[in-house]
Amino acid sequence: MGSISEVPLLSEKHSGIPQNLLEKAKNAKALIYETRTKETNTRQRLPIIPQGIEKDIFIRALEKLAEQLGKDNVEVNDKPLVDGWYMEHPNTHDMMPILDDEELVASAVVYPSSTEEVQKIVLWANEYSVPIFPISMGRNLGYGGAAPRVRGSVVIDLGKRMSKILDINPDDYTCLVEPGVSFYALHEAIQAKGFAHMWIDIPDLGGGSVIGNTLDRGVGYTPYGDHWACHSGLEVVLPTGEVIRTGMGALPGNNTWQTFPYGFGPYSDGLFSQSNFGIVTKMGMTLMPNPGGHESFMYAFEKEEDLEPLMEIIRPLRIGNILENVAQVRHAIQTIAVKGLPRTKYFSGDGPIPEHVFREQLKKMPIGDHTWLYYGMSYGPPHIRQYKLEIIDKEFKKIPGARKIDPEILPEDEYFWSRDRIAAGVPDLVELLWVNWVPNGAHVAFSPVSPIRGVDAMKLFNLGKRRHDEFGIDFLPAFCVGLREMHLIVEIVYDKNDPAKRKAANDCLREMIDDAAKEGYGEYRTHLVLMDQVADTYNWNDNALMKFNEKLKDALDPNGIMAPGKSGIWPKRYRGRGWEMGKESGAKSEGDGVALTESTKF
Ligand code: EUG
Repeated sequence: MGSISEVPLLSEKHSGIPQNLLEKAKNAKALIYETRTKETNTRQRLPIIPQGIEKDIFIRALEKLAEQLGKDNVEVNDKPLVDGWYMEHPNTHDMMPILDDEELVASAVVYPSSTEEVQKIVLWANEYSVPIFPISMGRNLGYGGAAPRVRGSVVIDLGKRMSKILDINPDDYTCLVEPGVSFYALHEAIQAKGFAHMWIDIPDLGGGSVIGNTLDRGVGYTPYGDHWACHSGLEVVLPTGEVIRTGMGALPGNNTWQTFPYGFGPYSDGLFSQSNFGIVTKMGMTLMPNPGGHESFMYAFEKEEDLEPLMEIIRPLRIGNILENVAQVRHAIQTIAVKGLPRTKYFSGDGPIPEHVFREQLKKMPIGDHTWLYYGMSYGPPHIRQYKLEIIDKEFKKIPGARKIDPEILPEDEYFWSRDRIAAGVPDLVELLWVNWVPNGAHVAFSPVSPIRGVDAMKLFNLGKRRHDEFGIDFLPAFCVGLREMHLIVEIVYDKNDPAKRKAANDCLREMIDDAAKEGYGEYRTHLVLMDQVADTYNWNDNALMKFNEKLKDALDPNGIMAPGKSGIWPKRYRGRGWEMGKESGAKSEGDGVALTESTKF
């Protein structure tokens, strides 16, 4: 990590930030270090040797791998664990740990430069029965970052040396990328080529990997916000070392890999999303046509209960494409937290910040008092927008007290303008300012899905609120509204240096997951330590889905080397040994050993 006033640029590093965001990055970094009291972990229980292999054999195995990849591309994790910050993050551990730092931690990190080298690593892992954990860029923030699920796994950092944009096709509106291509990098490349007719879709922060985010089924905020639905074509290294191309990619000489996602026969792409069945080394992505104009709008709603009628109004408009983008409906505490200042600036007591306190703050802001803000975008030339915006206005104002906020009154640094850029495919670096809400701020998400319905929104809101109150945590909900469903994203922001706060976050999440499942709700994505519990809620028909996943795992990965435990899918050699984490497992991520494989029997 560089000095506190320096931030790496995209021109210097695949994970760097674009020049135009430099000031924002420096500011975000400074705010984080201002409240940091956590010291770098120097306990030196490192390196961690993964269970199932002797230390000296493991060290020799790494030397063998270094002979193949080059010494510089195999790094033993025996140095202090540096957290950095989210734009200069570690690839050895979760920089936002819920457990002890040294639970979800890599034994080593390796850097392949090609698909062939990824194959070599996979074959090596099979030879020595070493758990491997691929990351694209490791920015799975709120869900485990770069950390492996199994302690001592060898992390394969794909992004560092595989960060090429292999194609941008201005006729088909598609691209083909490697794992180290961030949304920032893709946006810059399209701009540099002068392709003003094409937009990309981006998440709240643009520093993440396009492949990583898409495989995890992340969301963005244009009409192309469902990233997984917008990809076309994968190249995958299987756990036994073979390489496949999915869809049209299987047909030699094709020119349709990025335009027709399905190809012929079973649609295999789903097997490689949120899974541990392969390592994606290339992915095609569709790009959006520039709509020829766009206009952000924002409505404020007064009361908590307004959420119910609002969702009933949104649903038909969204399905009917009058509301065109993945919008966010955000709670008022977030309006304040995203300013980036600590909560103590507003409230010095323990427990959740009282309503009258944040209401007082809101009254002082240009947006004024509210409970919910709807952030949306209308696309197309003015007369097209006007048609849609008039319908939206009429419908939203059916809710008493609903106000359209005039963007003219909002200062340049108002968060609204960040949402405006993001919904127009221009990456930004603002969203995570709310990690500064508490010292050593880290975050972890609770992310259930539901239809776009008032009753569901209220049930999930109340369920979350009740548990947050119980555990004394500020409640920061936001709804991301897709085409027929919405993701509720609740960010728990906690002091990662305080074991009691980490435990409260973990306990609160585990209660909410169970509460939600009892009501029929499931998470679309979750943190590494919660994956077993979430997977276990998808248990219809005597766990038939997990049995199917395990059958696939055993067939595709007989030695159980690839990302064991990811999405709750454990290879055979780990099963029945207490590796699953749940309410009872406390702060321990490891089970009791692994079974022998053919290669470890000697
Ligand atoms: C957001 C965050 C997520 C996610 C989807 C959207 C946006 C937050 C941390 O996870 O999965 C405002």
